[in-house]
Amino acid sequence: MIELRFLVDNKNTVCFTLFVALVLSVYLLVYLFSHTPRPPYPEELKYTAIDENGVEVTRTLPTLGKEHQNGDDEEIILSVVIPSYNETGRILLMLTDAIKFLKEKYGSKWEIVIVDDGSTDNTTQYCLKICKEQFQLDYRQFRIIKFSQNRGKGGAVRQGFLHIRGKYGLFADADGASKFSDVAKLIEAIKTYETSGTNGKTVKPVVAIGSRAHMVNTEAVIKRSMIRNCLMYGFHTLVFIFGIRSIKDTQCGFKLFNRPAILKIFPYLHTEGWIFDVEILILAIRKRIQIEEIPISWHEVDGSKMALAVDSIKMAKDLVVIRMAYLLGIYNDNKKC
Ligand SMILES: Nc1nc2c(ncn2[C@@H]2O[C@H](COP(=O)(O)OP(=O)(O)O)[C@@H](O)[C@H]2O)c(=O)[nH]1
Ligand SMILES: [Mg+2]
Repeated sequence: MIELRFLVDNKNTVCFTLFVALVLSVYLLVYLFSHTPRPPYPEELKYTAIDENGVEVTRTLPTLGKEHQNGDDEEIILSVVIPSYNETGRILLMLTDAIKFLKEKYGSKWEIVIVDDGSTDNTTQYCLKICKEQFQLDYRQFRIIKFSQNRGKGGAVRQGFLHIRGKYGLFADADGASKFSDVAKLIEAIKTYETSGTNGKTVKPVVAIGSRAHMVNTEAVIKRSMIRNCLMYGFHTLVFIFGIRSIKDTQCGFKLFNRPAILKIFPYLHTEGWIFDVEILILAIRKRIQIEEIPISWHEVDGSKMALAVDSIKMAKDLVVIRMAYLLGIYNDNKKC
C-alpha cells in the first residue's frame, strides 16, 4: 500500500515538474523571439525637407505631444505617414492623388511624412525632387525621415507617428493601392464617435481602419495569384484563432487614428515587421479603444515588396509571439517601448 502511494506521489511530482518545465520553456522561447524596437539613431530624429527658399534642409523632428516646443506649431488637421522602401517607381501616383485631395479638403492644414526605410534606390532624393519641382511644397507640408538601416514597415510607421503634428494620423501605402479620398470616410467614422459628454468636447480614442473584406469575391482579389490568396486565407484563420475575431481585414495599409488613440498605441508598439497591424489592433482591443472597420476602394498594384514564402512564415511566427507575449506579460501594454 505504502509502495503504491509512493508511486502515485512520484507520478504527480514528475507530471508537475514536466508542466513547470514546459511553461518555463514556452516563456523562454517567447521571450527570446519577442521584439523591442531598436532606439532611433540620431539621424532618425531629424527630417529632411525643402525650405521657403527652395533649399534642402535637415531639422529636428517635433515630438508627439511636445510639438509646440520647437516652434513647429501650425495647426495640422491630418498627418499622413507613408512607409517607403525602394518606392521611386510607385510613389508619384500615390502622392499626386493624396496631395490633390489634401489641398482641396484641408488647404494647408495637413502634412505628409515619408519614412524612407533604408531604401537603396534614392527614394529620399527622388521624393525631395518631386516635392520641389512638381508639387512646390515646403517643410510645412512635406517631410522625409531617412533611416540608415532598414527596420521594416511597422518600425517605419511607428517612427513616423511618434513625430507627427496632426489631430488625425493616417498611414497609407506608397503604392496607391487605396483611393486616397476614402480617408474622408474614415474621418467621418471617427468624428461620429470621438466626442462624448454633454458638452460634446471630451475626445475619446477611436481608430478607423480601411477594409477590403467586401471585395473578397471581386476581381481585385480573384486576380491575385492562387498562392497569395491561399496564404491570405491561412493567415486570416491564424489571426482568428489567435484572438482577433471582430475584425475582418487586419492587414489593409490604410488606417486612421485620432490623437488620443495615437498616444495610447504607438509609443507601446513592439513589432517592426509586417505583422505590426495586428499588434496595433490587439493594443486597441486591450485598451478598449473603439475600432471602426470601413469598406474602402482598393486595387492590386504590381511591385509588392513582400517575399511571399519567407515573409508569410515570419508573419505567422510573429503573430504567435505577439499573442503569447501579451498573455505571459512579456509585453506590457502600459509600458512604453
Ligand atoms: N518601411 C518599410 N516599408 C516597407 C517595407 N517593405 C515594404 N514597405 C512599404 O509598405 C507598403 C506596402 O508594401 P507592398 O510591397 O505594396 O506590400 P503589399 O501591398 O502587402 O504587397 C509600401 O508603402 C512599401 O514601401 C520595408 O521593409 N520597410
Ligand atoms: Mg501593395
